[in-house]
Amino acid sequence: MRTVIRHTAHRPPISASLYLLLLVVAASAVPATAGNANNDAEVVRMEFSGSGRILLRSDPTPEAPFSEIEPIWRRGGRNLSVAYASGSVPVLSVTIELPAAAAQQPMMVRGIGPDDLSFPAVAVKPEFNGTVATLQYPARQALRSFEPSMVCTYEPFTVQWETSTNGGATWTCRAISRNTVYVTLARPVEEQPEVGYACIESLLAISCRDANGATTETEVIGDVWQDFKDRVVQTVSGDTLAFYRHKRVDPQATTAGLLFTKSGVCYAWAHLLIDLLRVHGITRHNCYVLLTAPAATAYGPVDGMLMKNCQFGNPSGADVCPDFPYVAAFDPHRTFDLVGPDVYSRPGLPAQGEPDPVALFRDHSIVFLDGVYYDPSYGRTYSSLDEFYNYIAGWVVRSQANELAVNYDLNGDGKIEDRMMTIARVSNDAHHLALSVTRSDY
Ligand SMILES: [Ca+2]
Ligand SMILES: [Ca+2]
Repeated sequence: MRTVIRHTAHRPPISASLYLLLLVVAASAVPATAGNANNDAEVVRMEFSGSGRILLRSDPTPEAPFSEIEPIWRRGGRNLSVAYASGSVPVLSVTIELPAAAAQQPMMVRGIGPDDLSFPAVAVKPEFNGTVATLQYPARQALRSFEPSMVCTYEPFTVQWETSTNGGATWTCRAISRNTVYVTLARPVEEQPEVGYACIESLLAISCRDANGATTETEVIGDVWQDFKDRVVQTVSGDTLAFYRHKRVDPQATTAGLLFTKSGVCYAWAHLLIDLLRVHGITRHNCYVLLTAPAATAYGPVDGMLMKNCQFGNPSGADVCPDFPYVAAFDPHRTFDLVGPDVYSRPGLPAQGEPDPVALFRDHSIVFLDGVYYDPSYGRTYSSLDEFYNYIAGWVVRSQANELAVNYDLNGDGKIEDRMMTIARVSNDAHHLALSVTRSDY
């Protein structure tokens, strides 16, 4: 039985300064791409295959929402990312160039990979072209599989390519290849591009880095969630994703849209968490939970729940609307903020990538997994939905009011005029209205 090193979760004890030194050495010694390693040969092409390979797609762009990452690295190319399901066997074919003078017939080639994932010795006939000889290592399975039922991230997956000219008695390292390999807990749930779910590289990068070494679904869920708790979730390129970045109302409502614009609504955040698990084959019945405010009251259409924090003054509109007695104008410059006279929005609940996010919602999307409610937008969990009400400052219905009647400059133009404006009438009772709960699989 081989020893499994859980790469990040159980890092071996190592002093901080030594660890830093190792990081510096590793960073300076490892180029981002496959290539030679102070040797006379060079890897010029590699192709990853095998039945366990997962079709990986690059992060979305406007031109290419779901373009497949070809599992082929070519000379001069950037670091290639490939993905496999755990327990599967990677297959590699490689083309190596070396000086003709260093090649001879017969010649053998093998690859020494990480965790004994090595590629067997094969007799290869060099092809000569002037001063260059080419070795074509045919597609071969690794000598073992990726560890079954274990998430693993190889950044990079390093293979030392060796040759022998004496039938395998002695070997010489000729070149080194380095690529990123993500290994998922199990095969991903089938893609649904029509709703924005696919095996996008950032989903693999985020979840495989988070859950590196995890061996159960519970561990993967716990490790991925850990990433959300600090409200900094980053794409494969290191961009931090945000909940309504800069308080804009953002139309991005899917995982793909969130990864593309780096800004999304609660629906996108809920689906990001679900999708980070789906790429590992993890699903839960009725995991998607939508909390919806009532559409209207007798006093007018409901704008929704007002999230904390708000500062409440005196309820000047109690005579007109006793259930929603506080009157406030909407800030014309900042989305849905309230700017008095009775209610002022204040920085309250920090969300993903935004310390002071939009705080008025008709509905809210969260995720239910194994008895716990996960609120990805805020990086918080609730043991019951009742807890969610602790974060509601009040409820808002939209109404019309005359600036003169309320004696307040509702549109912030510096004048109090005989003019009707949309205002908020607010109740500061979190339980004044009840959210309806809809559960579905996705
Ligand atoms: Ca994080
Ligand atoms: Ca005015």
